Amino acid sequence: MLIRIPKGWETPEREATPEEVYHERRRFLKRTAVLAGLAAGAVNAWPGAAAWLRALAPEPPGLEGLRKLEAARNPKYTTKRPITAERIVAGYNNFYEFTTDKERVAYVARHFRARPWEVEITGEVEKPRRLDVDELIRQMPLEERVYRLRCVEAWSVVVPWVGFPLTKFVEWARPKSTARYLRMVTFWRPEEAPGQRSQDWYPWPYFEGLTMAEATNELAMIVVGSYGHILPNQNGAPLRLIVPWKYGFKSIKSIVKFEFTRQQPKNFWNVVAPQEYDFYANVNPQVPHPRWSQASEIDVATGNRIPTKPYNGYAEFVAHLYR
Ligand SMILES: Nc1nc2c(c(=O)[nH]1)N[C@H]1C(S)=C(S)[C@@H](COP(=O)(O)O)O[C@H]1N2
Ligand SMILES: [Mo]
Repeated sequence: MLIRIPKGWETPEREATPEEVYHERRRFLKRTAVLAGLAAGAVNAWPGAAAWLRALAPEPPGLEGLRKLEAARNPKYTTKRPITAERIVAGYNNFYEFTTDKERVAYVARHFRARPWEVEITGEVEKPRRLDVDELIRQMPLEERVYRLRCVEAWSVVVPWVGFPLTKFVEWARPKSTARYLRMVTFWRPEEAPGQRSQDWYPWPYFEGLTMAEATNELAMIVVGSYGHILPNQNGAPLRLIVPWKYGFKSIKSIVKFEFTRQQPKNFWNVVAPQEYDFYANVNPQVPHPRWSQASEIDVATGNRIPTKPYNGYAEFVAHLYR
């Protein structure tokens, strides 16, 4: 995903980053410099060392005091692979609004205010409306599902998400018969999200889209919690999409707007690099990314390389959508 990003010497870190974050970062780097030196050697000797060191690292910020949000686990959606420790899922993130450094997202996002949060439902619907995220959550049937999450960069984790089927939300929103797609948009808050300021070549705010058939597929989920509590900022608080048969970039975080449309909406990564990322972005081990293979992926928890399955192992649920 690292494309069109100026080299370090083009955008000095201290110009691109607010003072507080910059100094905090310097302290962090000092603290970890020794460990990092040892790690570099170990990682060269043994790739699994990266994952092993990550497991020993301090718990990332953002997990303290999160309100409990428990729901019965739906046994239909589990996986043989063990659930990834939350310290990893909350400490290794893609969330470019904050930073492109996966291990720093939790730190940069830790003061983000995800509540109160207004959600807008608009476009081809009987009645456009806006409501508070918690009012929406109260009206939806919550459940827990354990899903694999496979990033287009070829790493993956296994997460117990809490949320509701997107199809229930669509039913509740009452789209008109003219609605053929669902478009979703992330917040625009450059004061709190330094990546939105420093990476001004990106078409913020982040946006994504699904066909109505995809949005109403049983796997598509709006996630509002993980590991038995409300979502931490770094994982997309207060609500995000999870479409586990697609590359991770389709699972848009921190949604402020749902818009039902007639035309196929654009999606962020396709606009940024059309030759590398398409609209559908279904996980497919046989189609390499122009710059790397998609045949296998790294399990972030163990550092082990594992084969990638068509539709990330969810073919039985979704393959019929694409025939
Ligand atoms: N708004 C927004 N949503 C986003 C992203 C992002 O940068 N901004 N990154 C995507 C990518 S590339 C991935 S792999 C997943 C990562 O989710 P996680 O950090 O909860 O594992 O979020 C996706 N959703
Ligand atoms: Mo990703």
